[in-house]
Formats: sequence, C-alpha cells, structure tokens
Amino acid sequence: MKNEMIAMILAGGQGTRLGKLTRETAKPAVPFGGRYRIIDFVLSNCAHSGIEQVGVVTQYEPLELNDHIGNGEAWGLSGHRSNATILQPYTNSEGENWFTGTANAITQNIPYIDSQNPEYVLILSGDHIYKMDYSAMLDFHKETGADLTVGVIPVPIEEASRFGIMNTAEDDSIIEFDEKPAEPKSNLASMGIYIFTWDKLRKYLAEDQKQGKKMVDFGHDVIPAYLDNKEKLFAYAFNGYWKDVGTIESLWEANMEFLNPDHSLHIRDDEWRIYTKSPVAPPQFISDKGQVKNAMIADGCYIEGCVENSIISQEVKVGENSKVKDSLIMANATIGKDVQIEYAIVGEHAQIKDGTKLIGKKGEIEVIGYAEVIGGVNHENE
Ligand code: ADQ
Ligand code: ADP
Repeated sequence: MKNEMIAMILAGGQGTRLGKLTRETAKPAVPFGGRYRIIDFVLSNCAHSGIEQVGVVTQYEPLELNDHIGNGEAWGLSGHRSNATILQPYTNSEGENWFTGTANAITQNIPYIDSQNPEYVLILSGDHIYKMDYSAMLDFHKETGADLTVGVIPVPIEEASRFGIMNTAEDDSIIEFDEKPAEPKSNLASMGIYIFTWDKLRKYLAEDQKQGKKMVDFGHDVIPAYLDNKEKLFAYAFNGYWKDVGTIESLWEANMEFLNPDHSLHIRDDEWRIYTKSPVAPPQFISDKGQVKNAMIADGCYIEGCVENSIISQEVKVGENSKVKDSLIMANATIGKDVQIEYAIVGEHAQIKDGTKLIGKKGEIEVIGYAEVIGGVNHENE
C-alpha cells in the first residue's frame, strides 16, 4: 500500500548536555510539563497532521522510550491503518551497525521505509517542544516542487551557532547553508525538520559512495551535497513557539514558559491535545497547611508544604513546612519536611530529605538526578 508521507523521528541522540537527567535515559524520554515526555509533542503533531506511519529511530538507552511509546496507542497510532514502529540498530551479514549520525540512521532503515512505499519522508527530531501541522509543510513542498524542504525559524543571533544556518532567495529557495557555523551569516535556523522526496534521498543515501562522500549527518553532509548538486531546496517558515530543549537551562526555561497560562503553545486547546501515556494515579491532595500559587500540580500529588511558580509532576510528595519555588519536580520524587527548593530540576524518584536547602539561580539551575537521594540525617551520617 502507498503512503503519501511517513515520518521518521530521530530519537537516538545521547543528550549529554542534559547531564544527570539523561544518564540512563534518552533525551526524548525526559519528562516535561508535569505529565508529558519531550517526545509527546512530536508524536502528537504526527497524529494531528494525519500521518499514519511513524518510525521512531532509537539507539541510546532506549528502554524507557520503548516502554513509553509502546504500540503508539496513546497517540492514536495503533489502528490497522496506522502504526508507530520502534527502529533500533541491528546487525546484518555486513556486521556493525550503530547509527553514526542522523542520515546514517535513515540509511540503515531504508528497508523499513521501502516497506511503507512513501512518496515523501518527513524527518523529525524527538527533542523539540512545539505544535506544528506538517500537512501544511507538505503542501508547500509539493507547490514548490522541492526535493527537500527545511522547516526554519529565526533565532537570536547570539544563539545561531548552535543551529544549521541558511540564507534564502526571495522565492524561499535555500542558497546557502552552514551547519553550526562559528560565524553565522544570518539568524535563519534549521529546525531539524525535513521533508524529502524519497526517491531522491534514497539515491543519495544508498549510493553515497558514488557521491564521493559518506552521508553521515543531514546538516553536515546531505544538505551541502544537495546544494552542490543544484537540487531544489526550500525553506518553510514556521512562526509559532518552538524550543530545542537540549540543555538544562533551556529545559527549565521551557517548563517555566509552559506554566504560563497565556503560553503560545495553548495546551488547553482541545483541537490539538498533546497526548501521552501516563499511569493512573489518585487525585492530588492539598492538606490544610498546603499552599499552592501559580503552579501545575499533577495527579497523585500530596502537598503539605508551599508550592509557587512550579510544576509538580505525578505522585510527588511535598512535606510540611517545605517550600518549592521556580522549579520542576519530576514524577515520584519525595520532598521531606522543612526543605527549600528554588530554581531546580528534581529528577524522577529522587528523595530530598528533611531540612535540605537546594537553591539554584537563573543560569545555574540545580539538578538532582533520577532516584538520587539528597541531604537529611541519613546522608550526613554516612
Ligand atoms: P542537532 O540538534 O545538534 O542539530 P543532532 O544532535 O544530530 O542535531 O540530532 C538531531 C536528532 O537526531 C536528535 O533528536 C537526536 O536525538 C537524534 N539523533 C542524533 N544522532 C542519532 C543517531 N545516531 N541515531 C538516531 N537518532 C539520532 C540539528 C540540525 C541543525 C538544526 C538543529 C535544530 O543538524 O541543522 O539547526 O537540529 O535543533
Ligand atoms: P514506577 O512506575 O515504578 O514509578 P517508572 O515507570 O518510572 O517506575 O520506571 C520503571 C523502572 O524503570 C524503574 O523502577 C527504574 O528502574 C527504571 N527507570 C525509569 N526511569 C529511569 C531513568 N531515568 N533512569 C534509570 N532507570 C529508570
């Protein structure tokens, strides 16, 4: 059966800049916004854009990601027409097979893509927070007759060297592209969202040797090769909220923005729900001493202390006389009594013992890792 466009979500990057939070889990599986994981945004976008076949390419620490995505049911991707398929590195008769980069991860999954027989392949990153209708981008790709369409957004010039940066002509065709340039020539950044006409990309990937160059990475290899060969490249401008949450600071910031009820993501929009798989928990409980202000409190929480400007994820306990401010507390963390937390991210299942002070500041967010135990009597006695 022919699929007009399938999506491939690249979810295998290690995410070292998230430090302790990704030591044992892939970046797209990192919790976000009280009850989501980062990858929920892109999976929900696929569902809302009418994409029926989604391949999730994993590699680094995939267990939690696999467990979360399961058969894709939470995103409506498990019917008999639609499917989410987890694609992991495998060995074949030619040996080896870790994915060496984003393009290589697609090359190694050519058999899967061929089995879906698509005309276009949408390539996405698993670690961005945004809502986007990819079907509008596909219309643009077809109208321009492009071989490759790149989703683009302006970024602050001082951050431009973290991105693929391009220059475009008046008709939005891409005339110049530099992957993470030391001296950016513009602030028009690639969002790492690509629509490729599959026949052509397949030739580049399958016959990369003939091009005289290995196609390892989209930004470093494939886009420059397309430009050299005068293929048709267009930039598709996105003008909504989009955030690459690759660093602790950007993850904290994106969560704090998420907390704002006037956030341009409009998470209350029932036409574009962010779907997720999350466990069933009892209703949150706020005791007579508990105080909550400008906060998101998920199911199963038990709040006896004070919470302000913070996101408290599922089944978190905040003990008496404790204060949590400007922070993200991930699921199942336990915060004891007389604890003070400010400007922090506390990982899942962490335990913050009675009397602990954990005070970060903007630009220096405190991070407590998965199941880490901090402070308190037991800690001091060790
Ligand atoms: P980066 O985000 O730095 O730049 P990269 O680290 O290559 O790109 O990762 C892109 C996505 O692919 C991530 O979701 C990552 O998890 C995943 N990934 C990386 N290596 C992988 C592998 N070997 N196997 C499977 N998945 C893998 C890219 C573009 C820039 C653009 C930014 C926008 O290269 O041009 O500006 O995205 O964020
Ligand atoms: P539970 O449902 O028991 O709260 P989770 O669903 O969060 O647990 O995780 C199930 C198991 O997976 C945990 O007991 C833990 O061993 C492992 N696990 C989950 N998340 C991580 C992580 N970020 N790092 C390491 N191990 C994890």
